[in-house]
Amino acid sequence: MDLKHMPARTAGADGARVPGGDGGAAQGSPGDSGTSGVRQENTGMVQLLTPDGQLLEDSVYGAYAAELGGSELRGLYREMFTIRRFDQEATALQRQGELVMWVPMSGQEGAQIGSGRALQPQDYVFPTYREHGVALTRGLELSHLLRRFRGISHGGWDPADANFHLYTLVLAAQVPHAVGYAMGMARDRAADPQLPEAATVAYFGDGASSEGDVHEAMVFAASYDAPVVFFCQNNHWAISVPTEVQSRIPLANRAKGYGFPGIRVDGNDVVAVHAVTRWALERARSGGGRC
Ligand SMILES: Cc1ncc(C[n+]2csc(CCOP(=O)(O)OP(=O)(O)O)c2C)c(N)n1
Ligand SMILES: [Mg+2]
Repeated sequence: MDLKHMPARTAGADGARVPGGDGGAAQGSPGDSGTSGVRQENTGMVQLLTPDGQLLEDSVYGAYAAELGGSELRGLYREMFTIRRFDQEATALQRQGELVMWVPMSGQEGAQIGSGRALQPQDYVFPTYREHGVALTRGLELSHLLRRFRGISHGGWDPADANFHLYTLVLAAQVPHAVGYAMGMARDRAADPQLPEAATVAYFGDGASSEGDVHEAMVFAASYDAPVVFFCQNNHWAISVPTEVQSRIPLANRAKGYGFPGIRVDGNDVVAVHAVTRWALERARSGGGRC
């Protein structure tokens, strides 16, 4: 990647790059005028890379991007490439009847590798059923991801091995779990200050964001300042229902109603996702609370 400094910018309605969707600590569909005529005002979306790979300046997140050297950037690219290749193989296995089902993640490599690489070992991930890229960053043996989809295991791995919970197929059920676990982490650390600062990350989709579990989890997280980061991957569809039907405003804007920051990030921009997730995790771990 050719990284050159250019002035910072945020994407406007017509600047948002849609394929692959948004990713981030919280996010929504591109700030658009929509089709109903009652759509939201445009919300800035964090982008640190231009489509041709030039680095943009940013007063908040630029410092995180600057810490990524050549080997780190090549590592991010290698993992995005690896997980796409794995995803293609698993999809082929499903088509051949070797897997009962497979949940593809192609197009979400930047969101998953960028966020997964922002985590520290002591953090704990609560995934949906699609976080194969995050699993790779946690060091999971990728073949273990196939076990559940082949129907030979109820889980496939020991969550404690890499602080990566089992996949949850019931939409949003893992989000309250992430908040409860984060509250437990905070209490453990209050009892034993020698423990490292840690946070949980709750991954969920744009469709799952309509589930009551997410609302309840966010209320709890706000009330108790739980060290949790809510990471909504907006691929713009919940099977056949587009995001614009599920929300009249960008999803990230909802965070304000709970009383914590919501940041919309270009999920195709691995550097931006990495930077924003690092920022959010540091805030959560250090007692700033959820975002
Ligand atoms: C509680 C619940 N309701 C319905 C379903 C059926 N279902 C499976 S995937 C899906 C769409 C999810 O969309 P989204 O949250 O955007 O995640 P994505 O699959 O796009 O990553 C639905 C409705 C389910 N698994 N769980
Ligand atoms: Mg979706």
